Amino acid sequence: SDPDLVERARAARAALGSRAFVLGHHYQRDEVIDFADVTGDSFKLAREAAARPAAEFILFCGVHFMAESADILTSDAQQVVLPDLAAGCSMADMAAINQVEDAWEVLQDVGIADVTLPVTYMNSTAAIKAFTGRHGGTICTSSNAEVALRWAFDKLDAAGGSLPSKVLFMPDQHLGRNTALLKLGMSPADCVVFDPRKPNGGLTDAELRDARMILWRGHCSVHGRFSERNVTDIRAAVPGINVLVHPECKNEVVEAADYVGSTEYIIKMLDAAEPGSSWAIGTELNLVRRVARAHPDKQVHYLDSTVCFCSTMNRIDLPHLVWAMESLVAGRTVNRIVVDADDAHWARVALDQMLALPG
Ligand code: CIZ
Ligand code: SF4
Repeated sequence: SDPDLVERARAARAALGSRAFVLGHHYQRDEVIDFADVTGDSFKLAREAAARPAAEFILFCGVHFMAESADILTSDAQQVVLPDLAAGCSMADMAAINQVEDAWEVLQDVGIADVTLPVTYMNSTAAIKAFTGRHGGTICTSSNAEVALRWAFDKLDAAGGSLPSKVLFMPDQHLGRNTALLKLGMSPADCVVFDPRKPNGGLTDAELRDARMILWRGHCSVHGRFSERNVTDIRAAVPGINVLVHPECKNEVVEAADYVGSTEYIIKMLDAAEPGSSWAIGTELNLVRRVARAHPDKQVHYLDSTVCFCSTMNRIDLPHLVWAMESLVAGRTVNRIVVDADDAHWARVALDQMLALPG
């Protein structure tokens, strides 16, 4: 990057000192990660933000829903700043609160709302997290989705409804389906996809009544692009290769892979891998490149060279970070992310439910 800009970033960071804490998501650019006080996935970063009560400013280098979670988990006096407000998440945006409220009305009309609990992926807006808290559900991450689903089904089964217990899983259909099929032993017939753009979600009343997993029609624009063909091709090209993918990938990809797990899991797997071993990784490119650089003694391949960065993550670049930091130094808070008090309360209930899950 531009040496002048790096110099300005260093100066602004030094001027802020302990008043600021900089969080960097694993999918961020290297030029941004260089200034991160801590790196992590969305869950780890939310906890790191909460663990810094002394920092006046939390500079969140990630996407909007992550900054919202940081605001929910930090004190009212702390200011969470997202260096570029256009850093959204296409998956989170696939579940708008009015669509979710409408979907819940459908479930009520069909008579299944009282045998359904929402289980909501961390990658969702604060409004959807709040909806989840108001309806007795839980948040989950890609590391604890199985535990979250088991908790929800146990809670519903204990209540003893006359219809099969159900989870409304939002917004990532792939994480929901992969967890139900691979970890809970469900069959594809137990899962239906609720399309918010269609009347009744595009489902018949009978399909909704029989379902165990009602999967919201959402996906990640990065992970959703890997295909089973990518796995077949890399195995043919590199015999003996280990294929490691994120659970936001389609079920066909996860089924064809050797290992599936969260970002933190992917990093740990490579740390533990034998020197000389070969790996194909199906996740965001900034992370894969960084993992490859950290392990020159292992062969790290990208699962598909046409799938690349998360475009919204990449909106946070050094110019935006410098602008945000220099503004704070000058006494102007820019791009503050604030969740309204009522949503923050109920989203916190759903997040606390996740933290209370077993194991
Ligand atoms: O940080 C996370 O939990 C992940 C998996 C982020 C993402 O954007 O998919
Ligand atoms: Fe959203 Fe996917 Fe980008 Fe993560 S990688 S921020 S889920 S679009």
